[in-house]
Amino acid sequence: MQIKTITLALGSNIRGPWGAPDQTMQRVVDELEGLGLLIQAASKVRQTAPLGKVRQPPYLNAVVAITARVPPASLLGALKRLERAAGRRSGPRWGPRPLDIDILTYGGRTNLPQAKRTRQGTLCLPHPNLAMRSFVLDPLAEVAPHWRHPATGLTVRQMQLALSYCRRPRKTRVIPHRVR
Ligand code: A4P
Ligand code: MG
Repeated sequence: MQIKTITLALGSNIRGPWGAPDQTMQRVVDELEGLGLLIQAASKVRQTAPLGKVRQPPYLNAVVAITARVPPASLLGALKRLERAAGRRSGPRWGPRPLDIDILTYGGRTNLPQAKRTRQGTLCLPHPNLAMRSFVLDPLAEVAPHWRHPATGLTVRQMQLALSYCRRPRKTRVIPHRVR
């Protein structure tokens, strides 16, 4: 199997066994390396207003680019195990969590199931909500500025612009350190 460049979105907004969200965000990068994934680039960490209906603390968000030789389904399984180790339990959709790891992009691979809501276990690539979230696009622009969405052909910068036309900016604070 070929080496693939993969981007992962990291998010945390409550304390878990790895500590407060900033400690969890640092620790997860070490854990990813422990899985044999090579970290190529990491964005700055941003504190972002929570999206969703549940009242919850602000999130810390970041994106890392990795290279690996692991099939997407095995990667998803390993990331779900990491989320659980960091204290993630099932709860309301878009509810608070010590750790969320989404696979944003996996090389140029596309797998967009037709169903609107993702069935547990079905991997969507690129991540279906990628283009609608500045807390994903802004850090993604730092680590993979030239990546193009395989379905729309838009670059990350173009998706950022499109989002800025149709959404009011949400409160975001860039924290002056990286996860790596
Ligand atoms: N799944 C399908 N495709 C993927 C993929 N590319 N990466 C499936 C990861 N998982 C994928 O995800 C539910 C199911 O989606 C998984 O079992 C997997 O098989 P989940 O991470 O368990 O649940 P979730 O995170 O609640 O769902 P989802 O739709 O991924 O939500 P998001 O997009 O992660 O949103 N506000 C701020 N400011 N910052 C945040 O990071 N995050 C969320 C959660 C809500 N509000 C937020 C933030
Ligand atoms: Mg998720």
